[in-house]
Amino acid sequence: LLTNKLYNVKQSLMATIPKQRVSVIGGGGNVGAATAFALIAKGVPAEVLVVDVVDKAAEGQALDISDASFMMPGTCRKGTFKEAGQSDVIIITAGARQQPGEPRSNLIDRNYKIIKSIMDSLQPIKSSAKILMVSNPVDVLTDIAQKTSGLPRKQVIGSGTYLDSGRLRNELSEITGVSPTSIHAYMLGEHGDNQFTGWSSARIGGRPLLEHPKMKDINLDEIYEKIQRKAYVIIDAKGSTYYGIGICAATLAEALLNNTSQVFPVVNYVENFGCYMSWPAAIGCDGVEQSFDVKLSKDEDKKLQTAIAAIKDACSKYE
Ligand code: 6V0
Repeated sequence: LLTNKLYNVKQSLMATIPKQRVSVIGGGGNVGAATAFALIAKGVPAEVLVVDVVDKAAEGQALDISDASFMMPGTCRKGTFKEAGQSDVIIITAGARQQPGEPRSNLIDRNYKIIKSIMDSLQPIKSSAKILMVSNPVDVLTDIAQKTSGLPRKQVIGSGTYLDSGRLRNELSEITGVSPTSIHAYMLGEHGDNQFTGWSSARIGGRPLLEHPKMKDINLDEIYEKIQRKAYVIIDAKGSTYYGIGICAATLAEALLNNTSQVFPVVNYVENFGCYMSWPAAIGCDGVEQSFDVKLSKDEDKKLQTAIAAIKDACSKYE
C-alpha cells in the first residue's frame, strides 16, 4: 500500500514538471519521422513536435507516432514553425535527399534555400534553443543555420559523421568480437566524400585498435570504402536511409536535453580549423561543452586539411 502511495506521489510530482520540447522540422519525411519515433521509443520524456511544409504529412506522421507513445514518457503531436522556434531542441531534417549515386554535396543549392526559409519561419528563436542539423550537406548547412539563426556557435551542431562512426564501430565489432560500444573509433572531417578514418586515435580496451590481434591482416582501405559506400548502397536498394540516422539524431537530442556530456563526432565549430566540421565534442545542455585535440598521423592530417579546404570553399559560396 505504501509503495503504491509513494508511486502515485511520484507520478503526480512528475506531471507538474513541464516537458522539454523537441521539434523535428521536415518530420513529415523519412528521416524526420524516424527521428521523432526514435525519441519516443528511447523513452525521452519530451514533447515531440512534428513540423513540415506539407501539413498533411506532418499530421499523418505525428498521429502514427503518437500511437507508439501510449506506454512511454514522451508525447508526439503536429506543431507549427512558431512553436518549433520556442523549442529546447530544434532538429532539422527538411529538404532534398540524394538520388541513387548522387553525392551529398550536390544537394547544397536546393537545401540552402530551404534552410534559409525555415530559419525565417522559426523566428523568434528561443535564445537557449539548440539546433541540430541533419539535412545534407550537413557541414555547410550547419554553418548556414548558425549564421541565419543568430544563435551562438556552440548551440548549433550537426549530426555529421556520428552515423558513419557507428557504421565503422559495427564493422570493427564484427572483426574483433568486441561490443561496438567498447570501441572508440571515429570517422572524421566531412560527412561526405572527404571523410577519413582516425585510425591512429582508435582505441579498444585501452590499447590502440590497430594492435588488436584480429586487426593484423585487415585491409584498412577496404573497411573505409565499405563505410563510405554504405549510404549509396542503401539508397540504391530502397531509395533513402533513415533508421540509423533517426537513432543518431535522437541520441544527440537526448544528450542536449539531459546534459549528458557524452563525446560524439558531430559537426561543431572547431576554432583551430576556423570552420564547422565533424570532430569529437562533448555535448550537454548548453550545446558544445568541449572540443578535443585528436592525435593524427601525417597521412590523416593531410586528409584533414583536404576536408577543411572543401568545407571552407563550400561555405564561402553561401556567405
Ligand atoms: P524526405 O523523405 O523527402 O523528407 C524531407 C521532408 O522535408 C519532406 O517531408 C518535405 O515536405 C520536407 N520539407 C521540404 N521543404 C521544407 C520546408 N521548407 N519546411 C519544412 N519541411 C520541408 O527526405 P529524407 O527524410 O529521406 O531526407 C531528409 C534530409 O536528410 C536530406 O537532406 C538527406 O540527405 C538527409 N540525410 C542526412 C543524413 C545524415 O547522416 N546527416 C542521413 C540520411 C539522410
